[in-house]
Amino acid sequence: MRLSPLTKKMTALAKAVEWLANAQRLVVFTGAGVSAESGIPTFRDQLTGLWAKFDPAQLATATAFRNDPALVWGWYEWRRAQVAKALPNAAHVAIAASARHVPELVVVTQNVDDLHERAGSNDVIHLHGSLQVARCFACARPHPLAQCPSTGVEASRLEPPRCTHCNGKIRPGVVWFGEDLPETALRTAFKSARNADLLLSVGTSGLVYPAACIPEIARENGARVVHINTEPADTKDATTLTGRAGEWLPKLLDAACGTDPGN
Ligand code: BV8
Ligand code: ZN
Repeated sequence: MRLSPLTKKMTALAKAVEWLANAQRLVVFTGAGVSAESGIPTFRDQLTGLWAKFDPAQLATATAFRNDPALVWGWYEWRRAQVAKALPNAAHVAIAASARHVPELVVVTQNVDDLHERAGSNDVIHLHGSLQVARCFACARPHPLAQCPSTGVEASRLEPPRCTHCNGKIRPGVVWFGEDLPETALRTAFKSARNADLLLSVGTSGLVYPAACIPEIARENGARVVHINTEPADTKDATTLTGRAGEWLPKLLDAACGTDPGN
């Protein structure tokens, strides 16, 4: 029997609601799409201004920083300024609220913003580091960042600060392409995925490894997997809710736990 797209959508939602209502060990795995409705560009979005001619993956590397530290440091400070001005959106709020309804919730994010934390999520696992921390590129000593990024509204090149210990250039505390992920974060994320009975994969293209292994690890270990993405995903053995995270997650939480996540 061929299901109509509407029936398919309703079936997917009904399954996701039932799974969330009965989840004991929930993992929410997020990518740039969960912050899109807060106005933070995703990695798929075309870069603008100074960086328009670059692919983010080219800029998010140690080589790019070595070649042009001011261009890369300026990009990160501009992004940090964008995050500072942004607010958590309904998706972040619903994810944080779900902690009150599921016995165990682990949030694993690929994002380097702090919007999950500002929405109330605790112990967020950041697989790719954070814009909020920085360290010396030479001696790796942590370097305190001024609360307000040192960039104006306009994006600009910025000479990175210098390490007070060795005078090395300061780099952002993120994981660049070609760099290992923080071992404890990755190990904890893999363990949570193995133990999960439900994994919600929210706003990720699933292109960046090894983070992209996480939904598959959960599925292989018996978890149900629900993808929430504005792009239809043809993921095997998983359920997909196509649409905005800020629309689906409050609906899902409300239907499964009978509460308005905003309260
Ligand atoms: C490493 C921090 C060992 C910096 C980032 C296999 C195994 C291991 C490694 C590899 C491998 N294959 C290839 C590699 C190398 C590489 C890699 O994966 N390359 C890719 C491009 C093929 N991986 C690495 O280098 C990793 N290191 O493995 O170390 C090693 C060592 C040496 C040599 C080899 C291996 C390190 C990867 C981490 C890189 N750092 N971020 C920064 O932020 O500047 S990754 C960065 O890009 C983000 O953090 C994020 O993870 C990724 C972008 O992915 P998404 O979050 O999914 O975002 P994206 O824009 O792609 O998609 C957004 C989605 O949201 C879209 O699907 C869209 O439809 C959807 N959406 C939009 N709006 C909404 C929405 N959905 C819902 N609602 C909305 N409103
Ligand atoms: Zn140093």
